[in-house]
Amino acid sequence: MELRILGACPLDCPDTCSWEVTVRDGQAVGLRGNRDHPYTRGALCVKVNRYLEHTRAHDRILHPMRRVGPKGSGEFERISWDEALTIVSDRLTEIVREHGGEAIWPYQGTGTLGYIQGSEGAAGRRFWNVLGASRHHLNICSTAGNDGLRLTNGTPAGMDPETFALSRLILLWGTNTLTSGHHLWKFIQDARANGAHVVAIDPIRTRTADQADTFLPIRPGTDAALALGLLNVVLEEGAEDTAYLEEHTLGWEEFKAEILRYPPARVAEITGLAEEDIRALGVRLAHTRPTGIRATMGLQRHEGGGAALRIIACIPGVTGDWRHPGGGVAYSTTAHVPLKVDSGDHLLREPVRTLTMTRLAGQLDESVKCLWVYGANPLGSTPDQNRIRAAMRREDLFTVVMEQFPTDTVDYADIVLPATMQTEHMDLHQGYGHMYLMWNEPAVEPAGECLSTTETFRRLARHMGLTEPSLYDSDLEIAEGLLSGTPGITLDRLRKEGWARLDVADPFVPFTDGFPTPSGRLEFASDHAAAAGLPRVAGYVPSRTARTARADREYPLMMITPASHTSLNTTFGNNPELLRRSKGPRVLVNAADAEPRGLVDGEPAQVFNRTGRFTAYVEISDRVRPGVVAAPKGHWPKLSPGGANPNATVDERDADMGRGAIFHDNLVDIAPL
Ligand SMILES: Nc1nc2c(c(=O)[nH]1)N[C@H]1C(S)=C(S)[C@@H](COP(=O)(O)OP(=O)(O)OC[C@H]3O[C@@H](n4cnc5c(=O)[nH]c(N)nc54)[C@H](O)[C@@H]3O)O[C@H]1N2
Ligand SMILES: Nc1nc2c(c(=O)[nH]1)N[C@H]1C(S)=C(S)[C@@H](COP(=O)(O)OP(=O)(O)OC[C@H]3O[C@@H](n4cnc5c(=O)[nH]c(N)nc54)[C@H](O)[C@@H]3O)O[C@H]1N2
Ligand code: SF4
Ligand SMILES: [Mo]
Repeated sequence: MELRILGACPLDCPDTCSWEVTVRDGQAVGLRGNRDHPYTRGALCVKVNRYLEHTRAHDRILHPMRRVGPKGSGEFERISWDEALTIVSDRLTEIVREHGGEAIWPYQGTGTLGYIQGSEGAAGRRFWNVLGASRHHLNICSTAGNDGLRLTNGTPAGMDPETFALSRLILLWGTNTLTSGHHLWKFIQDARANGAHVVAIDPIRTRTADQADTFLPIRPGTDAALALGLLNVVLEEGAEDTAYLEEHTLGWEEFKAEILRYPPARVAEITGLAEEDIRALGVRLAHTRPTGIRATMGLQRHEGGGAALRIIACIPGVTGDWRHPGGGVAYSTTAHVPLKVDSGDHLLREPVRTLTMTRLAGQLDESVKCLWVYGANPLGSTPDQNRIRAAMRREDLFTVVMEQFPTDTVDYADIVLPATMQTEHMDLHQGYGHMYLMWNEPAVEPAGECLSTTETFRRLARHMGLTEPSLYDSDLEIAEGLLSGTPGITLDRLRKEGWARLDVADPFVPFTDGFPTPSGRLEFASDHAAAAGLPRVAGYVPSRTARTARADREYPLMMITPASHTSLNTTFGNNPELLRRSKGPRVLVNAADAEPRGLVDGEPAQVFNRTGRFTAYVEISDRVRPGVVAAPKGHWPKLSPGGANPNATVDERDADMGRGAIFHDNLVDIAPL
């Protein structure tokens, strides 16, 4: 018998595709994008087309394991779940008794964004709250931009990406649509069919920039200055929407003074763009309504990343674009979603410290006795790889990793717990790039002895004799709780239909009833910002590279580590076919930088700075401007020559807001191997 089961892609991608699994005799035999879903429109992507193959990969972890070799060796022996749960519950009990719950660091990543199994729902958090474990701040991806947008708009949420179909001018600003969430492209094509002009603003000529009408190869970390320059031209053109400014914004006079300090000539000097190109785009922006701006997380992985998003959000305040469907800024839709997450924070008996995801290298000190990694691969994805490796070698650190695959991080585990994949467990999702809730019905039985995150924590709680009833909620009960804030979308309906649009108008235009800021207006100036020690008025905060690259003789190359087309962070980094298509760890270098260094196309080279080094194959390319190099993220260190990836050169620093990550704000040099 053949069944078709609706599910959703769990990966950290804005598109959260709706998929259909074909099941025959209990086996998943087909996977494809759901043709009925308005955002998925029948297509998955180059990576997830291989998801079923990945669930059956020869290296999949299928049973619990205990370490037998030295930490880092990856030598394990198979044990039973009962043994694993006994070892783990004994150690946790002992650690809590002797050192307190805070000695546990539950290190949760973005392997799945599910609201039941993954990080959006903070799966496992009730359990950690009962134990009084340290809190984990998942700051590795989007927090600087979230906070920047919040200062201006009161929320990181903005446009429904589907409304880009109605835009007349589209700015793809620090975002690589065709690689990191390609479903938006169809809506951009719809807009183009109606005459829209598409601009890519990126230091790298990405495959997305190739398709744009205009490409601005900006110097990294200078976007806030560009935004001010564009608005300067809008003012020159007398195109500011005075009625909108009057009725819906706060702090215009102060912000205007800031804009006037950035004429195009000065902005050209800062951004490395031609003055006439800035002026031309400014004129276009002045006279094209609606203008839709797509900015995503890559843009804010800089010291000035929060400021960049804060000020980009100011643009539609000046042009009045929020009046129109297809106008405004789209970063993430998550804050539009009314799912009610119950992390059981009331179960915590006393306040506990917060540990920071990007600070693992520095914070994994003697005070941490148990590192519990799930849905994360810090040895591939977190800054300062070498120091993390050293910290994870500590003998008295008890490391548990819940995983699907034998990552570099798994190699350091004391206990490995096998995790289900998306076709094998139940979950509820939302897309951070669309306006739908998505249901994932399990299609097949778990592979081997794999367990879902929720089931693992339920069994562990039982093993430890914990009595808090909410630790034993079933997945369906958790789903009911999540949906208690979404009238009209019942669990029955969602399970039957597979997805549901949020209860919003179509086309959806946000902020028609005002902004969720303290003043109810779009805030160019913010007392809240001033109170937090940030500039009161939105302005330009240069990144480290923008500040020092031209002066730094030792490490003069600005390195960006963008999304790879063939992996999702380090997920799929072990898939042989995708690895082959990635052409291995690469670093793109402009000929002007390659020649004086004796770098040869296709040959391996060392990329290095004070923090560390990694090996990559040189690709001499005019896709990067002189002074900028690019090394895609996602390669597994242990599958890379030299055993390291670009994060060996990324140091521990924070962006200006939200303790955000700074992966693209890095200085290196390169030498032939
Ligand atoms: N195929 C694939 N898809 C992915 C991912 C993946 O790894 N692979 N990752 C997923 C995740 S976790 C996320 S958060 C999203 C991220 O999605 P994106 O935001 O698209 O990710 P990035 O590639 O990091 O950055 C986008 C672009 O910003 C550019 N950029 C970097 N610094 C600057 C700057 O200072 N100014 C400007 N204007 N541009 C800059 C980079 O060159 C890059 O082309 O994508 C998701 N989708
Ligand atoms: N150099 C550089 N580094 C970056 C970035 C960058 O731009 N440049 N981007 C950063 C960004 S945006 C992000 S979001 C982070 C992501 O960093 P992480 O959150 O560490 O994500 P991944 O590296 O994909 O590792 C996720 C792991 O979770 C596992 N997994 C998947 N589903 C499940 C599940 O259901 N249960 C369990 N137990 N495990 C599961 C996968 O097998 C995978 O090994 O990386 C960051 N790292
Ligand atoms: S990674 Fe993104 S584009 Fe690919 S299937 Fe998943 S949600 Fe869709
Ligand atoms: Mo991310």
